Amino acid sequence: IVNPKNEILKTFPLYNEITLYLESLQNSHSDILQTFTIGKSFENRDIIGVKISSGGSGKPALFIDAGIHAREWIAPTTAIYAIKQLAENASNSYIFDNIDIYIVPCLNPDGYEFTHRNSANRMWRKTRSTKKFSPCVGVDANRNFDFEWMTVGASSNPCSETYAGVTAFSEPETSALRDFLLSKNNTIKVYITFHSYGNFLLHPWGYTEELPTNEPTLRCVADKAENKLSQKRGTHYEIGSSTNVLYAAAGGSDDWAMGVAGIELAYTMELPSQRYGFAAPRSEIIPVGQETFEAIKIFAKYVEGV
Ligand code: ING
Ligand code: ZN
Repeated sequence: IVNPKNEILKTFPLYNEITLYLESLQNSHSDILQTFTIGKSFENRDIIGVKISSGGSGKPALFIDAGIHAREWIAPTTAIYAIKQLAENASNSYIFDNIDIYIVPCLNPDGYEFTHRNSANRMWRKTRSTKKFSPCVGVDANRNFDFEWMTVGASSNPCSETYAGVTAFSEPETSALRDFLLSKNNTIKVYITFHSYGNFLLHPWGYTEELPTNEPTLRCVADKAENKLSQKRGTHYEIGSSTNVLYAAAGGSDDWAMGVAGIELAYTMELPSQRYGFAAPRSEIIPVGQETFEAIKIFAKYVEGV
């Protein structure tokens, strides 16, 4: 029997291995880590997350998710790396002395499992929901959030890779995330979502080229995070709004987090694996995890207000 604690990041884990690992952490570190589920996926998997906290109530919080898109495997492992560091490395406990941290490492488990099942499915991006009379499977979860939904960069064609869904929040995965974020009523100060690939640290808006009024703060915190991250192994990120740096696309989780949920700062991090596309080799798991953890510490500092 493998020890899930030592084996978890040696390769890209299956979804049930992620779940088992997080449950084993809860058992071994019950004083600081609790698992929770935000709901079920279309295929009835529990969407699991962890809360890392030193106790107390009413603390400001940092929220991180990953794996909204199935094929972006380096995203869940980077979230798991952060969980592992926070829970198993006591020298990191200062990070959550004064804040709570929520991490949901694989928001789209059905899609993630599908990409693992056989190599022909490796490039699947969407959820795995089906609908009567629809010729195609799945919705682009990052076009499915209810803020300026379907206004730009999204498709109404169920067979498109960027299909926005029949309605906003049609997917159980996105509506579960919505309900979780809203249930924390304004304690979450920063929302981060990990995608790949491309070395972009994106902030809203994705639906317009206009900038949010807090753009100076978004940029300032991103600059600090990028600077710290880059010191690890020279990885650089381009910073800016999704529309201006990448392309316009409405219905993304970060736009919704800032525009509707009222979270102060929201970012989409396009993790670096451009040498390999979506199929980063497993040798990248630890280096990307390490450098990204440096950025997470900066976001945590902002949440703490220092
Ligand atoms: N990229 C993001 C996508 O959903 C993005 C980029 C983020 C666009 C936020 C708009 C808003 O297309 C990947 N790699 O998924
Ligand atoms: Zn993505």
